[in-house]
Amino acid sequence: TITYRVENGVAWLTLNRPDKLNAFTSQMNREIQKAIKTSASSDEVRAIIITGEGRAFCSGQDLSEVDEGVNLGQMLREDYSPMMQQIASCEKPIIAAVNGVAAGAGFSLALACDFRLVSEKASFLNAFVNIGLIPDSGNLYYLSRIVGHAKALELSVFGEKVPAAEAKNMGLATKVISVEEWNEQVKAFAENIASKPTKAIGLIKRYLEASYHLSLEEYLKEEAEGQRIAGLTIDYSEGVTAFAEKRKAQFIGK
Ligand code: LHQ
Repeated sequence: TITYRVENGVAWLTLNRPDKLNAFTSQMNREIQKAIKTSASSDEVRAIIITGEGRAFCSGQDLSEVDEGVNLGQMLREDYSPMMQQIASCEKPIIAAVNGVAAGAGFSLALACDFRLVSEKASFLNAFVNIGLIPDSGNLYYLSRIVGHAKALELSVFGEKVPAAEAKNMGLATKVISVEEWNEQVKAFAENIASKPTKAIGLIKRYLEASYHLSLEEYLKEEAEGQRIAGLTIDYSEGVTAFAEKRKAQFIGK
C-alpha cells in the first residue's frame, strides 16, 4: 500500500491507494511505520519525503473499514499513535510533499512532518467534525502549535477546506509550488536538506520539542548536552574548517 525508494540521500515514501485517495488502512499504517524506521536507521538516508500517488495526499482513515461497533480509541492506540510516535521520534528531517487534498488523519500526518511543501492544487481539511469526531493522531497538538489556538479551533470546528494559498498565509505551508514545477522543486528542497548536517538537524528537532515541556532551567541544561553532542560530529569539524578556509562546507551527516 506504499512504495519506498532511496535516491540521492532522500527516502521517498509514497502512499499508494490512489483509488481511495490514499486512505489509511491498518496495513498502510504498519508499512509507514516500517519505512520510517528503516529510513531512521539507514546511514544513506538524510531526509524523508512522504507524498501521495494520484490526485490526493491522503484522505484519512478508510471509512469503509470503521463501521459502528469499532472501538475507535483502540484503533488509535494500536494503529495511529505508534505511527505518530515513530514520526515524532525520528531524528531526520521529514517533509510532507502535499500533492493534493490532505484530510482527517491525512492532515494530521502532514502536520506531524517538519516541513509541508504544498502543491497549488492541494488543500487541507480537518474533516473529523464532519463525521462527528474529534481531530486525532496528534492533530490538535500540532495544529495549535503551527497556526495558533484560535485558527486551530476554527479549522477543527468548521471542517472546511483550506486551499493552498490560505495555508501559506496561516503558516501551514512551508512553500506553495506550482503543478509544473512540482517534481523538480520537491526534489531540490529535499536534496538541499539532505546535504545539511543531519545530526544537528536531529538535535534541533529534539530540543525544539523539549522546549515545550521543560522549565528554562531544565531546558538550558538539556541544550548544553545537545551542543556537546553536536560538537563531537565530523560535520562540526568540517563546518569550522570550511569557514576558516572560506569555502562551502561538505557535510556527510555524521
Ligand atoms: C474514501 C475516503 C476515505 C474511504 C475518499 N475512506 N474512501 C482514525 C481511526 C479511528 C477513528 C476514526 O478516525 C481516524 C482518523 C480519520 O482520519 S477520520 C476522518 C476520515 N476522513 C474523512 O472523513 C474524509 C473523507 N473524504 C472526503 O471528505 C473527501 O473524499 C475528500 C475531501 C478527501 C475528497 O473529495 P473529492 O475530491 O470530492 O473526492 P471523492 O469524495 O469523490 O472521493 C473519491 C473516492 O475516494 C470515492 O470513492 P468512489 O468509489 O466513489 O470513487 C470516495 O469514497 C473515496 N474516499 N476518502 N477516507
